[in-house]
Amino acid sequence: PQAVRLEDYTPWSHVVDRVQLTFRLDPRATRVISRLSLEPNPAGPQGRRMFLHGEGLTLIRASIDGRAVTPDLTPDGLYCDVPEGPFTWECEVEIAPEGNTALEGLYMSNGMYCTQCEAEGFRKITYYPDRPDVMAPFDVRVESAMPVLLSNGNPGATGTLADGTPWVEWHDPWPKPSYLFALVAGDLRAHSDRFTTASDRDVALNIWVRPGDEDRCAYAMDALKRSMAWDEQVYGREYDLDVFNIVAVDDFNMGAMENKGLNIFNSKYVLASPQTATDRDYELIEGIIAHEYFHNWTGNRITCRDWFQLCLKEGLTVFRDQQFSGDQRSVPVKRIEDVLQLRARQFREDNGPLAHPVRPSSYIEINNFYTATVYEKGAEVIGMLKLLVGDAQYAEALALYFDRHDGDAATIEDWLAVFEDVTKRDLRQFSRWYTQAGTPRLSVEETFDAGTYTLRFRQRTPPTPGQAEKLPQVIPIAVGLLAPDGSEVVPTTVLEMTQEEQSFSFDGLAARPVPSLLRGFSAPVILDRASDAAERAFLLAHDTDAFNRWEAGRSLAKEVLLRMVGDNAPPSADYLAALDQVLADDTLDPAFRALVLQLPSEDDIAQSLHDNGTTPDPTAIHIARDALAHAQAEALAPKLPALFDAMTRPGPYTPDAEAAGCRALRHIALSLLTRLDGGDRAAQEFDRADNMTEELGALGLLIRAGRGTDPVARFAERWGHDRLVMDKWFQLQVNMAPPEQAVTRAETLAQRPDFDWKNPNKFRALIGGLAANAAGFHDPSGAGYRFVGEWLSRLDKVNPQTTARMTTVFETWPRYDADRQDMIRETLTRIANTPDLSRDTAEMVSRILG
Ligand code: DPP
Ligand code: ZN
Repeated sequence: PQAVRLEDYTPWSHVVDRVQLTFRLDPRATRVISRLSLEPNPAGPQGRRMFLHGEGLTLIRASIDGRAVTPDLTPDGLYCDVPEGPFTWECEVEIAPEGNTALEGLYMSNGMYCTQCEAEGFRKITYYPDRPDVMAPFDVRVESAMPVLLSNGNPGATGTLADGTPWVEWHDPWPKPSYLFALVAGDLRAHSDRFTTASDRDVALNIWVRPGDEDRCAYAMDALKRSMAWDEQVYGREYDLDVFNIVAVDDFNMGAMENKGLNIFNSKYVLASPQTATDRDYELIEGIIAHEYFHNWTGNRITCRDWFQLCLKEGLTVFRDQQFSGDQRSVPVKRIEDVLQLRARQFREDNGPLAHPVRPSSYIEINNFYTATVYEKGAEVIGMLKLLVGDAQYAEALALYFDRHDGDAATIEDWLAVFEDVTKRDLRQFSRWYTQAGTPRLSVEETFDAGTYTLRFRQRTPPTPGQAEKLPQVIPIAVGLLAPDGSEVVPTTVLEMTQEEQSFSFDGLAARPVPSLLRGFSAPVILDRASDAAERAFLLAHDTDAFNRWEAGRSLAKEVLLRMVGDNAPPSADYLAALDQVLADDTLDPAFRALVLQLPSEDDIAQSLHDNGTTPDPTAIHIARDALAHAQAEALAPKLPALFDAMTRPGPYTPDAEAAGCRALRHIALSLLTRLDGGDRAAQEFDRADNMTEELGALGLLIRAGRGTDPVARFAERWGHDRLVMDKWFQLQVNMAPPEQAVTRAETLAQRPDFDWKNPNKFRALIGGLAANAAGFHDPSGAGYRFVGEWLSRLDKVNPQTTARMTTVFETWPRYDADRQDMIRETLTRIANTPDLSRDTAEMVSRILG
């Protein structure tokens, strides 16, 4: 397959003035009639021939200005001779949604029809210029006996055909690209509400779910209303239609999709009740509802010129949803969580064979570029820009962006030009964040002389696939300085590093200060700084920047762990004493304390070992981490029961951040207690829990403690009817299993009749759950690799997109020893040799193998 290149961009030959679609729904033979008003695009290539995308369509008829035509069909579309001026294209195609297991285009999930068109699914619905820079208003008519028929925009006329089939019409006045098209038809119930916008527009809000799920929508609705109000207050953005519909579906490749006026969600990110959803689920629902809603402006009103510009909408929208969640909950806690995610997913990607720039310059399958780099690093780049230009100029630039580009399909150049115009800065060097892959390494040397303290930084970005040489980036380094007594002598100052090596000095200091570097994680870099445990403990105790307090504790834990893995060193007393202080400090937010107590993941330790030039042994890492957790438990033992009780709040479950923070710290206390009492308290907790956060938390600890058999069975009896809860059950058993049992456990679970592997959530729960058990997945026998490899080969036949995304479990192979590398390469080669492997998976496997 041919790679698509950014440099080859050309506009389409025509402009679409209007789209009229009619759907006659049928599981095996849906008819789609499309009528497009077209005219030549003065900015595009001129000619009397037009290309429309189309895949897997049966063309029934086609006409131009009412006269039948016979286009030339190709595997990916059709060519047709067209008149010189404006004309009307009409065609009718037949498709079979029932057989569409790839979940792209129009498909069926539990008897309901739904669509997923981003990035290139619309071409599986009808022939169309399926590219984001072609924007048009859509009128849609749906004919079906299904009780609820939805599409984008505002509802229009309804009626009944001569044969009794009902029809409804929808009109979306806002020009949109085809990837934002959506249609849903099914037996659905609405949880409804209303919202009045700042300019008094009354908006009907509906969350559509399967009968029986209506009582699990309240939290998503509340999050939606808060998102709508927040976008008005913070970004001055109002909603622009009379209705906003959200539909929950069980079979969905992604988290959710921002189709104009008709968001479609993986049901996992909508449905919640205290009994079935965890605190983490609530937090994700809030964040994803906000994310998709915010796309209405950053993505829909202003969209992307081509898919290379994906970060234009995703980076900005992730940044906005992170801001929102911080405002709704706790800014420092949210920042720590986001950085944890960034390091776990994006740094891992950026330091392996799949590294690519935030704006890639070529792809074979665009679905493979919905990555942590485009999304999360894309959001970091916006955060840096905001830090560099300041809040006021950021606000001005955003106002200009919305004003200048409303209705456009824009580029990163357009975005940066807005900032250049507002701030008069030259952002050419800054734009390297969009084009250079890899995580910059920042090292620092310090000198103190006659009251002047100097920081000398050096930056270096390692080579990544296709990019051997890197140029220096603009790195905003937020710095504060503390005096030896813990007081802050220099408050947060943003240093702007632009050179490969650069020094910054601070004068008039009475004593050598302790630096707090990269406060708030001001840039997505790896900071190498030699410092001793005492200094880290000092920062953990005194830093005024909450992020860096956490970071100090984190690096302390990591250092301890690396020494435990390498030289079997005993856990450091400094570290345990520092934890003891944090734990007892009631002035600290419980959610923050929980984050400080959490140990770095096994994958994180493996990456650090690799960065230091050591080959990680997953088993040794697991043992060391377990030993450190045990040492934590013993050192903190006298305080744990009281902490557990103090964090036990009376009254019914509420999902707010404060209550969730108490539960998080309470769970850590229980987890440590379980290491001392063998699980007695966790067993009591499992019996008395009245919410999923605590029930699942206790179950995981019992599995880890080897006392899972009976509670696992009881949990399945209780929740067997609930798909979303059972996903957690599958995932937890392999994730918390002792490493040597993880693969067998996964094999057994995969045999169960309720392991519905074609459902992406189930597949990810079990297969992804095993991969997340690092020592189990990397079992020296290679059984974990083979198990996952076989399942990926099988799923590829059914659902290429989900398969391709899951191949990333193998992206860390270059870290490991020769035996493991050989076994992983063998697994990947076997996948690569699967007959009729999808383009999606083929591209990923070949990039991972390098
Ligand atoms: N555009 C979706 C999202 O990120 C993913 N397809 O919200
Ligand atoms: Zn998005």
